Amino acid sequence: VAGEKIEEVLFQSLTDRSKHEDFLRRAVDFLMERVVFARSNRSSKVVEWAAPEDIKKIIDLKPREEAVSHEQLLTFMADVARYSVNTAHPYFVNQLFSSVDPYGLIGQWLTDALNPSVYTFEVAPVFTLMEEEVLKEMRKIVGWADGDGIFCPGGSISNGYAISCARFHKFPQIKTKGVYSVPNLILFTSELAHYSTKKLSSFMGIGSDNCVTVKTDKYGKMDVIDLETKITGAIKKGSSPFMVTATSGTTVFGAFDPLIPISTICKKYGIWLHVDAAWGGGALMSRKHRHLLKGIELADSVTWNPHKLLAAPQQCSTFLTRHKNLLAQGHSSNAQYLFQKDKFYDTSYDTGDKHIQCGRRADVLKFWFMWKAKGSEGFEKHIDKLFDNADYFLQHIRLREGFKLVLDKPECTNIMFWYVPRCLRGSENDPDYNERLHKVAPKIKEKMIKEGSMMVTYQPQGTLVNFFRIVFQNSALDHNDMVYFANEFDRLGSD
Ligand code: ABU
Repeated sequence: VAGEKIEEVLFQSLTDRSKHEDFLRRAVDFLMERVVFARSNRSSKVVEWAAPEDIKKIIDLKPREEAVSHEQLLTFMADVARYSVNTAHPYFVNQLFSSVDPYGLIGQWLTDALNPSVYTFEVAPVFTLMEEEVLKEMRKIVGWADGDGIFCPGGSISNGYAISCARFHKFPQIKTKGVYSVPNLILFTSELAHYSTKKLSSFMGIGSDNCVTVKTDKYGKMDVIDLETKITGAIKKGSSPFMVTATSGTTVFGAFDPLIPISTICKKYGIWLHVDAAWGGGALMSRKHRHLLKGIELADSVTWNPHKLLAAPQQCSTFLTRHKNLLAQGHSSNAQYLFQKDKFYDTSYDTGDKHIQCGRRADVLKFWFMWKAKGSEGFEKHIDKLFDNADYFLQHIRLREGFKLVLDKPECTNIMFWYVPRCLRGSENDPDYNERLHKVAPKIKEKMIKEGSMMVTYQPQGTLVNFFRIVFQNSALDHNDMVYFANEFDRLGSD
């Protein structure tokens, strides 16, 4: 170190280290005492609402030339936490993820402290092997003896991998010659499927118009007659149907498509069957509820997000396939600077090249840690409790005035209903009833957010006016909480 005495450098780095250590200890104490559990307590608010303009005034969001002090950083932490939604709160039932699992959290923190990137065994030895074992076990639960899998940055990307594998399987030339070398590709999914299949069709050059939507029945399940009619229609027009994406647990209705008849149709026409079980996949862990995904083992690939029903921290999403080498064949590009074949160890453990990402977080550890801490039996209890709570809520509101179910028998742990305020009860035949009912959910939502008493999402769907979707994914909830939610709708919807 030119011009400086070695002792001074050592002294300086020790001082820095103790400064950083002091800061980290205070920051971790803050997380433990003021964020992790304090904010998931029932008497705290789900959200401290502030409008965008207010947040901009409260938090100095602009990166600046000058460094700020550790005190200021700790104040930033407090402000960020204060104005962020408490997704760990029992009354955050807004989305398909929630809660804070202590083992998952520690797995996530350990991942961040180790800061790996899972592309080579050299740089991520434990994570490479851990991914292999966890994905193998998940495939076994799906019902496959062999195959492959990857962790992905979210279910949409997992569904995109399915499109990529399906078209490469049918037309391997796509990898080098592109979409110009193949007939007009066409794929099918239900009108209630997640929007990612259409979006990824567009992103991958197939075109969203070539992602054909299939009708659903009154339970929200794919209509297999319409599916076959649309496949034969496309063949007659000279298109090449290559994939069906069925859904196990649709985003809004929680419907499970009938996988066995869909698989029969796929086999008949030589079409890849992908099952988007991002939401419903967790039910596979329960002997009582896995029948919902009956036939999933007939699929070519599956999306399954442990951050949803299994409550792993965000994000933890997998793509699984029963085809052993397809991911690597379809995606590898053999970058020599990273995947050198003459390394001193078995380079089959350098698994990164089968992904389209290069740098990649180790999302496996938090899930592995939870699995170790609870065992599969712990996951089974968790799932059974979620379904029990959902059923209790369903039976409770079925009998309660002011609640009208959208689906009489929802299959998953999301329940859809209209809350009908007193002033609208008995006016069902009025010509403006639907128009007025449509305005109720946004009004109640505004009140619940501003008070921070709970967080439940709403949406319209097709011709149905705005209705609520409450999602049970946190097994710390109990039957009293189910009654709390119903009471809260009555309170917020009272005028
Ligand atoms: N796949 C994201 C689902 C978002 C939600 O409705 O909770």
